[in-house]
Amino acid sequence: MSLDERPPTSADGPEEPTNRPLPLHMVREWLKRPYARRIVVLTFIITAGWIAATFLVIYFMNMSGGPASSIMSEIQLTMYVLAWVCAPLMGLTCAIIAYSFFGGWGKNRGEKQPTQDGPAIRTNGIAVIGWAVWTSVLAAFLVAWGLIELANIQAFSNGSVAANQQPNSQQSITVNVTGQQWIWTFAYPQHNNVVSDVLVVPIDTPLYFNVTSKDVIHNFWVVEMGVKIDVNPGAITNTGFTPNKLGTYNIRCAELCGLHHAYMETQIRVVTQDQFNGWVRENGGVNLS
Ligand SMILES: [Cu+2]
Repeated sequence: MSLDERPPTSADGPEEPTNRPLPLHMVREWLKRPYARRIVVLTFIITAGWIAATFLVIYFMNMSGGPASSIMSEIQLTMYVLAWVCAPLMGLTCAIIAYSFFGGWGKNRGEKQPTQDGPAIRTNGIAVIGWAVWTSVLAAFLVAWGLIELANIQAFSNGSVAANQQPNSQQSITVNVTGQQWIWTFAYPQHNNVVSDVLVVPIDTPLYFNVTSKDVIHNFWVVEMGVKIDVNPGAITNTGFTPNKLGTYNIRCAELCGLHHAYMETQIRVVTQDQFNGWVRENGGVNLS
């Protein structure tokens, strides 16, 4: 029999009083304190501000025209979801930190500072279990969402999803991409090896890229398409995407590769199939499609 289970004796009195309040009661008591209410309000404000900020970030990201592929749409959805599900937890943590730093626990508002510690939070079942469950479920969700989205993006970039869904699924185009200090070159083996320093592609057509480098390691980043892959000398890496929006977008090098790395950029022009055929003819290529 443990110490807590022993029957009451005369020495203990008729009821064994405990000074440990019930968890719910503790939470209710806690919420009565002005500083606790302020932390709750601060939590809501920070959470709302964080969610608003995600819209702003994506808005600025999309000022250059994106998202222009399913991959980029999935990436932006993931940015929203990950930011939102974490927002309340981050809001609470930041609220406590901010209040501790700047609020001074009411010392500037005539609020009486506690002279001794309240009950330790580790004795509060609701707080301990709630925190453990909340953060565990959150972490599990983030892992699950990340894995599902990764599989989605890989499917899109290999064309296994996009190819079935696009009207031009029979006409996928392979482009050989070469990076070198500090330019990009695009060759179209299906179109008489037309070579260009700008990537011109028809809309809604699955594109496959064989990517390599002539000198050092670069990184092929098609910004608004959400695709980024290492460009290694002596090896070929593969990626792909299906552009789903007409327009001109950015291609940049995303691997520090020397003096003019910052200027190693070009464009991808997403055009209609007719415009693409015309462009191929103008550049001396045979249009096989
Ligand atoms: Cu570079």
